[in-house]
Amino acid sequence: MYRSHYANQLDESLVGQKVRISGWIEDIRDIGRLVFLVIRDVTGSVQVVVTGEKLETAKNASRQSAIIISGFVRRSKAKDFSVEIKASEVSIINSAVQPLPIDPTGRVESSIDKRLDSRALDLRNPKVAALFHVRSAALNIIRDTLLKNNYIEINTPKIIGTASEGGANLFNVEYFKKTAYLAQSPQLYKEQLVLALDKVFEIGSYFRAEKSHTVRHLSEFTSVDVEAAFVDYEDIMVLAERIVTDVIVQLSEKCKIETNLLDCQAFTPIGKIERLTYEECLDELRKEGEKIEFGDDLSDPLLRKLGEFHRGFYFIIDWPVKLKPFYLESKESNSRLSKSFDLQYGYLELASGGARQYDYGKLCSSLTEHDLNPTNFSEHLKAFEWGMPPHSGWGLGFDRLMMVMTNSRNVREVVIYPRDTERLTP
Ligand code: AMO
Repeated sequence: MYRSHYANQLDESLVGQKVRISGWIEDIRDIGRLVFLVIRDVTGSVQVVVTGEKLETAKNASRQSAIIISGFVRRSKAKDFSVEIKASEVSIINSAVQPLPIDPTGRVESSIDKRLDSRALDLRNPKVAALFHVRSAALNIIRDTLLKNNYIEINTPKIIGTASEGGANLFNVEYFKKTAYLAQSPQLYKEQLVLALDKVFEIGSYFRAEKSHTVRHLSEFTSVDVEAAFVDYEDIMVLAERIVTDVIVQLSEKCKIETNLLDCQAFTPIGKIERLTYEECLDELRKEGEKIEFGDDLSDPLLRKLGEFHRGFYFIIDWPVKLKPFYLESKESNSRLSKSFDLQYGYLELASGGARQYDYGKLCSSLTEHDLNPTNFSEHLKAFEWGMPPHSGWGLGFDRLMMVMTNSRNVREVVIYPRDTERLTP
């Protein structure tokens, strides 16, 4: 038996009882005839007092080695622990090399790059581990909300034959003497699947060969994608509000310890999120002296300026057709505008989506207008001849949402093994 208890299960009710714990040595304090060890496991830490014949083993142990301790629980005089273990057995299972590449207690700070090079060790830092507990909980909350709203979870191919979004941000893969691509998004599949399944969602990894060196772009990122039949873009925005609200409310309940440790800002449940049209954004920016015309994209500096006035969540809706992908529907009231939206948090784009063009002929025209060849999309287009319903959806950059939820400045903090233009290992 490796353990009878985790560190966080040890309390005064166990005084006098024999327990066995396993974990890693965080600290060794040698005061001659006594050694204090602090042992950390995934739940927390416990102080162990070693004397007698086990003393030499404890004195010679190296920090971060894997260890199993048996002993009796007693009250402690230490200010950080109410109880401690008086060791009767000390077994070093695997010694950690010295010096270690980083200090996983976080007392000696290392750059994000050094930490990522030793990520598995970095995760022994409780603050780093907390990020991934929060991430796991958030994924479950989102999945739960979507399932409760009758969405079916799907898994679409990541090795594909044609670009799903158009554009040039594709990674090529040699595929049995043909060229295949890594999926940029499940866009075309999720649209096809509403034909029969009505409401679908996918949580998966997507790949973009963008040469962006920013704190918010990765070459491989996790997205939550939804698509629903007979749903307009206002309704699908409401679903995004529901998801964000559920994540905020439930994380503060389910991850109290982690969110305190991470010093997450207290989010108040948001309910309805402000909607700003693209043209309203232009007006705001012009008031700030920006020379910007209808049809210009909202570049990073412009979004940063907007983000100064809109610090929390907000939607930018009704973008010009030409700034959005071919599959978006244009507005009946103004054909230059699309039924589209981006969900922002300050300057940061978290999600984008809208109502889709579901008419076969109009979709072909839209492909041509976006300089794409409909022939290359024949596999996709055929589904539009099988009774395609009106439909809407969005894709949410889950890693970016986690940046917001955990107050992280760099998306690499919230992805265990990030991939970017420079990083392909570990
Ligand atoms: P879009 O390309 O805007 O939309 O992507 C959706 C969301 O994914 C996140 N994202 C990224 N996150 C990290 N690194 C990247 N390189 C990166 N690129 C995008 C962003 C973004 O808002 N098919 C549409 C969605 C839809 O209409 O349903 C799409 O892919 O948070």
